[in-house]
Amino acid sequence: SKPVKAVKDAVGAAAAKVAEALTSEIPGKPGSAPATVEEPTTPHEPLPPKKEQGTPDARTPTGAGTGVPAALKAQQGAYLTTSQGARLRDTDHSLKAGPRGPILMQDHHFREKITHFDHERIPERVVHARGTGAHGVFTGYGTAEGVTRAGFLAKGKETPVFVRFSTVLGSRGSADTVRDTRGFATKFYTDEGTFDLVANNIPVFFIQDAIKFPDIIHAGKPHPDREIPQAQSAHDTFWDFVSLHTEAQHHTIWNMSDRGIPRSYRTMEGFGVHTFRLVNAAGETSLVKFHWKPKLGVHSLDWEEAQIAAGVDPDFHRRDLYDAIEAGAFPEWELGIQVFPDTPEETFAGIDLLDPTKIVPEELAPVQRIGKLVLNRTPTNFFAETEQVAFHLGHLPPGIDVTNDPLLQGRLFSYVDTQLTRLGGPNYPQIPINRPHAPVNDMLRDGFHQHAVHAGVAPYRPNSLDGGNPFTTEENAFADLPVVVAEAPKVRANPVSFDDHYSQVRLFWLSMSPVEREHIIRAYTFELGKCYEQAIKERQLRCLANVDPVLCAEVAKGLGLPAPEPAVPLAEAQPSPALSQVGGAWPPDGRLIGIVVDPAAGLGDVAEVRRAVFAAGMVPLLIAPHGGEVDGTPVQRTFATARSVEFDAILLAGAPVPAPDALPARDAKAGAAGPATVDPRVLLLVEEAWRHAKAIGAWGAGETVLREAGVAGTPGVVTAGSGADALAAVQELLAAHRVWERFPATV
Ligand code: HDE
Repeated sequence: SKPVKAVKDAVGAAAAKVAEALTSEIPGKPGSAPATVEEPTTPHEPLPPKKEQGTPDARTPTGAGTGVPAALKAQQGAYLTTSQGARLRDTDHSLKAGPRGPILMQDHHFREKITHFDHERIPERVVHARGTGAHGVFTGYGTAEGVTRAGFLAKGKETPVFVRFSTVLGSRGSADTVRDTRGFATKFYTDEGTFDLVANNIPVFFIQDAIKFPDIIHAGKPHPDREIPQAQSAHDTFWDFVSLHTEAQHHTIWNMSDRGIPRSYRTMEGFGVHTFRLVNAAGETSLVKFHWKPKLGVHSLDWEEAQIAAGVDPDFHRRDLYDAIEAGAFPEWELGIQVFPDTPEETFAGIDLLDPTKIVPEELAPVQRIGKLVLNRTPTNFFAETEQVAFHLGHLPPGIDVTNDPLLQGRLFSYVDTQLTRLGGPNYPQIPINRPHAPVNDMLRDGFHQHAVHAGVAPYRPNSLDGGNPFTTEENAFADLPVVVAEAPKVRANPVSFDDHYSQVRLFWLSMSPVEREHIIRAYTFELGKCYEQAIKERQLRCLANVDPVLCAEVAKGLGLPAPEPAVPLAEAQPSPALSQVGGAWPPDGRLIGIVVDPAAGLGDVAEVRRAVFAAGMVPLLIAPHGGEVDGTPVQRTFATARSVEFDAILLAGAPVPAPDALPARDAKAGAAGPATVDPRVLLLVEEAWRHAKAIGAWGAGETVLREAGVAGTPGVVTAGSGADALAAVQELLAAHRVWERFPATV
């Protein structure tokens, strides 16, 4: 019949095509000319990773010697195959009883493709679900050799690393710029075993005992009934908990400060939080706290900027990290330690080193630099690397050990436990990103997703059947320290020193500059203003009264409530200037400079300014009314796609007139003086950049924009005779990160 013949013809034609493709030469194969791939028309080898994308290290018990990089194992040859390697002639049509018929159960390719897809998602992390990662290199300075025998800290020693940055509360798809703590987890693939430094950008934690982690996280996560709000602490359950559980007040004030909304992962400090114990070659021990110090300084977003970014670019921090690495502005940190004598009291300057709600001010114990981290490679595959990476505090090389901090002790249990569900069983250390670079010879066998084909018959010790292998050794081995455990009753209790919940909250407040205090007041006022329960607001005000009367009074004013009196005497705290983010001059690496041009007037010296921006290690983005090119120079953003939050500074090279597709023009507003002469989207860009205290420079016709936006002659708004001079002035302003004078400071 006719339909059957049509099918036969179609199959015949397809088969002929496939046969032709199978026999044609494959471009890109060894021996043939390198393929320039423009349109996906001819079969070719899978594309190699981009320059800045690396493959996960293939050194593994099973990968070694296969000659195939681990990342490419699933992508070999030019042709689509089933998971079993059988080539496929069609993947776009399911096998049906006739073109209009039902799908046949025997379509094994359909079933394999859909079944695998159905199971593509794995559980997101219970906390820190939203994150991003990068590869890099750590180089030891040798300065820690007196306190630790860890080989990767030796002078000049290079160790590959993978870092994952994250927020804590939000789901995997939540926005990057929310007010939250940030994770900063580093996996050092050292020759002596993997070391994970699972750190945060805030040096203290909400709780002193790990058993309360579910409580703080349940309080911070969305409400159980409506599952809102997403990735926010501005809601009743969070403030209910922290106001009742006052040991959380120190961490909370850090969250309410600018530290809660970092400008970039590149401009964050990192803190190991707990005190660790280091052991040197002679077996002597010291107590230490780990710090990461960013080369670019510690900088934050403005709160309104963070909120706009959450809408217009939810991937703000991800994009920033990738763009910086791809632009060659490799993010850098120095690793530092504060070192304390390992005394039986485990205190320093009266501060209990086992209490994770306390810092030791840098003025009392300086941070000694022991190595440098450079992130220089973006992942090849987000899921394989960033999603599947599994950190654990118990990944410790010889020379680094733990203390009895009750938060740390609980974490030692939690991380392995959570991976068992998230990564589906106990063999997750075999996933490429988790594989140690040190040789592994364990006696762990079988289990879900076993990838190793273990040889030998005797995975037990002692044995004679495998010649006694594997052997234990003293040489370079992790040795448990014979730390004395006090003879004490079994109790559910804390040391008395843990009861001080306010002195360091006050220390933090007193260490802030006026503008930073203003931001803290606004953050508390905003967050508590989002709560519905009056009793919770009042209770948190009672907590603030124990921190500082001005802070309490200002927040109370904003909430329209009376300011309570302190219930405990205000602590005699010495400010720690190192805690303030304001002050200092910092390199501009990877900063984004938006340059507004008016195509009608031509580019003028903009091409030269672009080159100068690149030369200074920053990234210029041309903003024009339309895409394409202006005078042969490519346009990166249009008035429709640009938003002020993306740029660290704005240069105005022209004054583009309103376009027909612009926002409603100013002259449409009642009482406007006259018709707008500048495109209102440019005015919005400038007004927002000004409100967020960003540097703005203009020359030539660009000065018209400043006048029209009403910002001419204000601090941090510069006009110059040429583009080069305007850029130089803006760059000088950028060194301080923001034009701080523009923020009102009332306290
Ligand atoms: Fe974590 N934490 N945590 N945490 N944490 C996890 O492990 C936990 C704490 C931190 O990018 C989980 O693999 C407990 C402090 C980072 O993959 C989980 C307690 C600090 C990351 C877990 C804490 C951190 C996590 C969830 C209280 C800073 C992201 C997924 C005792 C020093 C790691 C996972 C990544 C992730 C438990 C407190 C840092 C559930 C029980 C303090 C950076 O195991």
